[in-house]
Amino acid sequence: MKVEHIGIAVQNLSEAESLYAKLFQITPYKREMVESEAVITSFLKFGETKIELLQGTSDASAISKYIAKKGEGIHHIAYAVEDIHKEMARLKDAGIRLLNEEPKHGADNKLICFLHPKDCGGVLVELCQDVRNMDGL
Ligand code: CMX
Repeated sequence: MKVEHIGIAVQNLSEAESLYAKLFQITPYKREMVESEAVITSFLKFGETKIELLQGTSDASAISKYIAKKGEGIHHIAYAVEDIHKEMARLKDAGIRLLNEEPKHGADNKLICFLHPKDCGGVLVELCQDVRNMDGL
């Protein structure tokens, strides 16, 4: 439906928030810990566009591993979808590797699924569906 957010891997969330305040005179609208992903996130809103700053909370976190290998920078692009189960099935049928077989609960009230960057032109893609738009959840 739209690019929901861009995820940026940072070493230190407070320092990154200060940098964004200096660059854009903006403060985060929320911080959220996602224990299942071993990350702490901070969300900034630029009009319709959201930036998610991500700091790993352990060495095993995908974010910590990414920074150790490539340094800080753009980590993923998240696309909003209407029906995540349907999109996951469609992409799996098309031969795209899903990094989780079932949708997971991510930050900011979302069900999420990551697609392998090697099947997406070198970009880690996240699908996300707003949980608040789902019946029964
Ligand atoms: N963007 C583009 N390419 C990436 C990447 C990224 N974010 N992360 C890894 N890669 C590339 C690597 O460079 C590597 O390529 P080469 O073999 O050419 O060097 C390849 O993918 C495999 O990477 P790896 O480092 O060997 O493998 P990892 O064990 O680190 O796993 C990945 C990589 C993407 C499968 C893993 O990070 C993953 O499952 N990610 C999904 C979950 C996640 O990222 N969670 C954090 C965010 C949570 C949130 O937003 O809430």
